[in-house]
Amino acid sequence: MSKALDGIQILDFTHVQSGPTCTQLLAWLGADVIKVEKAGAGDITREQLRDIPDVDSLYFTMLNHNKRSITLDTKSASGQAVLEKLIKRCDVLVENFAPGALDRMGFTWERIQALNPTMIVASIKGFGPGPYEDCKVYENVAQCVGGSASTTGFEGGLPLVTAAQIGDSGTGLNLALGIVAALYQRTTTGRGQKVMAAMQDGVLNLCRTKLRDQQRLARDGFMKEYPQYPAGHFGSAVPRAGNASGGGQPGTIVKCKGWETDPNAYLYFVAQAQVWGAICQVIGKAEWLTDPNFATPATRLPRLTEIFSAVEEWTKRMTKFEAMRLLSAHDIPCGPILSMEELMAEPSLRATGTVVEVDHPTRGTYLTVGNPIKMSDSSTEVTRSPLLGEHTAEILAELGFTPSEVAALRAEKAV
Ligand code: CAO
Repeated sequence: MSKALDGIQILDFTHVQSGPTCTQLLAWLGADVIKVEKAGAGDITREQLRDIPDVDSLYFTMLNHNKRSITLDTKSASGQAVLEKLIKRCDVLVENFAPGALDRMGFTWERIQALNPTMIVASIKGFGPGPYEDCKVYENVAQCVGGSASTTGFEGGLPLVTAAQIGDSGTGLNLALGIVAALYQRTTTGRGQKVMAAMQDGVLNLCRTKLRDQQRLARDGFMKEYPQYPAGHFGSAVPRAGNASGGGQPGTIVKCKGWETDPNAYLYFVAQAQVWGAICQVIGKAEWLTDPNFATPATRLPRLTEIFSAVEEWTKRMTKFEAMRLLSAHDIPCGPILSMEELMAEPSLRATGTVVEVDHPTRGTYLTVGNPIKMSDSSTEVTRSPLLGEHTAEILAELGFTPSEVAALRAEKAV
């Protein structure tokens, strides 16, 4: 089977998480991704959070599948000569260096354009143009400056960062989409272009419902689906809403059997208006069906605490899976809190390639998350991440370097 991005070559200057997420996705879609790493050092994540001495960490392997690795000192003259050849040959350069690093390396947009006018140069930075554009940014910083931390957590508690890597992996996804769109536009313009995804923008985009709420709050002074309503206090900024649903259907997390000892014996329950009758029947509150206080979504909003307490009294009698089965039978939306341990063991995720077992020459087998995008005409086979510089000789040969030229580059530590 062919792949969607067959024939596309990516010059991958990414490191850590945000950029590698993007290029891994492009590799899964069929692009030939050439990861350029500092000679002798490599992507810093190779050695971060190692669980086996001297073996590439899971942090690295799980973000760099299906890529090739070349080592290159891009600050030496001969390394730059190799880089020039790579720029002339590749379709896309992707980077997430600190602001200005590519320019300091000598590879400005103008120089890259002169070398290859069709090249797409795609970058992730912490911030877009503005007061913070020169700042370095990591995941949790992005969550804090993008509105996520301020709106996550419980009233009276600290702002919270989320486990989902919305700043890094989220921005990587945005960049991948921008690259694919630029490749498509190039088919008509024949030109490359710059593609930029800022982590602050990416997080704010994912927090769009909170900007919605900020404007509702400014107009009304309160929001009825928030736990602060009706008795609590609303300030001038959107408060932290705990586990309240961010959408038009109220929801929360309720306890299930075993919650006293199992930190994941919980279920997310949505009191969807369309199935309100079924909810009342299932949880044994048939009297609410005729009670005007519970008749409409609007009359229920001030009574959400009472409603969710009744739901919890019912869910506490069964496991989260039993509750899910019984509620789903009535089309009541809900979801058990699944731990990583449970997700690792879930057969359906293995069957779809969402969780994949990979073999690695120095690590042995490990699990990873495969391509979350499934296409009927471009399948994904997840292959292991490259060892540092594993493909240096192969790529240099493709660029036309003779074995003796390669030996000379190695001798002067340019590769
Ligand atoms: N050969 C020679 N030098 C190389 C090289 C190579 N193959 N690859 C990189 N370098 C150099 C760079 O040119 C840069 O040199 P200068 O500082 O002299 O210009 C240097 O290595 C370090 O690059 P960096 O500043 O990007 O790395 P850092 O570890 O200091 O910062 C990070 C890391 C992530 C904070 C920063 O890259 C950043 O802010 N990136 C943008 C935002 C982003 O993607 N953040 C998410 C990271 S994942 O949480």
